Amino acid sequence: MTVRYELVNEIGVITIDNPPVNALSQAVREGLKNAIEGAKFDSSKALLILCTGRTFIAGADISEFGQLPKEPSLPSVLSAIENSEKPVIAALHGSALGGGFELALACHYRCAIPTAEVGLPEVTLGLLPGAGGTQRVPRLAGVEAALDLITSGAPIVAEKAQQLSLIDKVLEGDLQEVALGYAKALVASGAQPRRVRDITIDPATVADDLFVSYRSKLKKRARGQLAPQHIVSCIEAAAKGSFDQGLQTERALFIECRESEQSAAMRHMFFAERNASKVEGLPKETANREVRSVAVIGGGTMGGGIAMCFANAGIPVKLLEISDEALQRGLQLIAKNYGVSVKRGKLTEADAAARQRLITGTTLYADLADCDLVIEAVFESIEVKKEVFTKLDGVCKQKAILATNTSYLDVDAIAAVTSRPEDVIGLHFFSPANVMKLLEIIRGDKTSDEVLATSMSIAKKIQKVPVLSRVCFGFIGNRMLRQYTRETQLCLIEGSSPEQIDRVMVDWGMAMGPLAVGDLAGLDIGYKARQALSDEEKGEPKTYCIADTLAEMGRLGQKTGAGYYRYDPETRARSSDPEVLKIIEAEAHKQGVTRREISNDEILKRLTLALINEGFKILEEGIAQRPGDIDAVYVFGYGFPPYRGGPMFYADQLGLKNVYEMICAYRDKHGELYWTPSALLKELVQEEITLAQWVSDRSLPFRQ
Ligand code: T1G
Repeated sequence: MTVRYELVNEIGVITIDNPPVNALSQAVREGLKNAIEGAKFDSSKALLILCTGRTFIAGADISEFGQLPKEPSLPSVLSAIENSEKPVIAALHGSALGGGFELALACHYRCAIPTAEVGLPEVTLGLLPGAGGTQRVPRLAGVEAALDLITSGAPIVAEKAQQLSLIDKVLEGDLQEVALGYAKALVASGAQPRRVRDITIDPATVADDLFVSYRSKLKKRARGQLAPQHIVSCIEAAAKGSFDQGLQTERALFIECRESEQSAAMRHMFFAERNASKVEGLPKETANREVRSVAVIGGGTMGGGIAMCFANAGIPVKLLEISDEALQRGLQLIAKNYGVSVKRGKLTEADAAARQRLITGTTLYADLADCDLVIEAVFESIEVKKEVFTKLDGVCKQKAILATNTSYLDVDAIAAVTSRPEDVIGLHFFSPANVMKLLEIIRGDKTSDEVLATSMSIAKKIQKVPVLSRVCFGFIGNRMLRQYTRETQLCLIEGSSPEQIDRVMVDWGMAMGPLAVGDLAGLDIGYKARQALSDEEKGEPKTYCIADTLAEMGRLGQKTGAGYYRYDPETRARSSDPEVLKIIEAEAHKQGVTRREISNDEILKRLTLALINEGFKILEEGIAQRPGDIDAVYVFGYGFPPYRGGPMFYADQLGLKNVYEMICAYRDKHGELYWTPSALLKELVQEEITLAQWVSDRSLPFRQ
């Protein structure tokens, strides 16, 4: 039974049981409505709504969106609750989110256990609360608190919710017991239904320019997004009009968001993030190994950030460097990073100190003998990495997991120098490792299921989004980035400028433009990587000559104060540098390239189609398990706008036929070297199948 009803003395208890998160599926909505209607005629004096399992209702059933709405609608269920003649009490635990919290707000009283949290995360799905949340929260908590809660989508703990009058009681003890006690006390006190809709907001308490200033703040914080702006409109309606008028505004704008491409993209990302950690074909019973202690080899920017990831999850870490001086530098960098978090109020001094204590240093490989997981983060040279893994093989205990943080080198070649290739895996973190959520997990030919399963679990424990990749040059992200970078360099030398390319991509939604990213990461990284390649591997000089020239001039980007842009030594503020255009023009001349006007549209198409085509090749080769995994890589690792759903979802929205035809047009214009359309893309266009359909039908071609 998804919704049970039983009379406990004079309280009608409605219990919802819809694992895993009691989402408001059609069955739950129907069960609720029937229970409320039925209770009108029994001897109950009040009604109590609570849930079994890990959480109160965590929202509408996201998987139902995109389908035809099924009766009863959530608003109709909530008005049945609110119009009940008997007091209705909600008892919250876990995460009462979205429609779940809106249901609680339609009740007349709300209690919660201390560990409960409440929130309206709809904005993270490109939606807004569509069941009265934008009208009831401002009436209880005030307009500003409503703006913060609903435009951020962040949950708040029970105590904070009580301070905002969003819940009435925080009760210690067994949920059902304390909730029943609270309901009985309300009945004993003669409490009547208390409807939030009856609260009016005094417009005089709302500053005139509040909504205008909030909108402009959101234009920066949530650049390009529709839902946050609509949320402000709904709350403004709550402040300035009647409840029913406000409800109508909310409904209209909710439907507009629900039908928007942005919401479809963000709902896709919700499931893509969660599906990415599922390994196709991995037996469910695959055991996980305990990871009680971790070692990181290399205390540079990456190694230090990786060490922090584990310390932040409460796992002790040994940081190994080749000399005490290098080790101290590494530990000081970690201390500095924690200091920044404390200064920004993200961590207390005590927490930062506790985490730092979990990181100890050593210069002796022998000290790593008992570590369960060792992650190598040394220089990107296959020779150096083979040396490190040879040492680890001699020192580490049996069943220790030996991981490399390489960003594109051959994990199988590294595994081959050890006597235990089944225990070797790639764990590719993204800089800064303690911030970026993406973790590419590279499965070697011999990596065991157990090591893979353990890596997926530990990734989630350290709050990463793990995505599985097979071995190839650059795995998923960097392999696609090479094509994106190639087109960036070609647009640059053919007639564009760093400012134009970056502006096009940022206006389209990227967190940063590709040239600014190059300056941030350091132009020496790409330069050194190219030095290790043969001329043939490097490709046409015009695809990297500008970057090489800048690096050879010592213009490495932010770290040297100049790269594609100039940087203020104090503020690091970016500014154009006329010198760069001269360098570009000189390189174009050297390469015999006649520069021309390049349109914004051409830049956008070439850079995004280069990503998409490579993504299709990665799918057809079985490097990535599914299109959503590639989307997760780009959204969580490369600043791709979530409201465009990642490169592969975006391809479906463009229409695969259009994508294919545009790639063929570029092939006809620029040649087959860069613009040969993926065979999978061609196949899907011929079969008139979308990527979404391909994913759901394993019988289709190229399915691994
Ligand atoms: N609908 C459908 N499935 C959901 C779901 C939902 N709302 N929430 C979670 N799941 C699935 C999820 O896909 C996964 O499935 C499993 O539950 C565990 O989730 C009208 C319109 C509650 C904090 O946005 O934030 O209400 O992979 O891995 O880390 O105004 O789930 O096991 O097959 O995330 O412990 C608003 C979304 C909806 C909340 C638990 N609500 N969920 O986190 O587990 S829109 C949300 C979460 C709405 C109203 C509007 C988290 C969680 P599987 P999980 P977790």
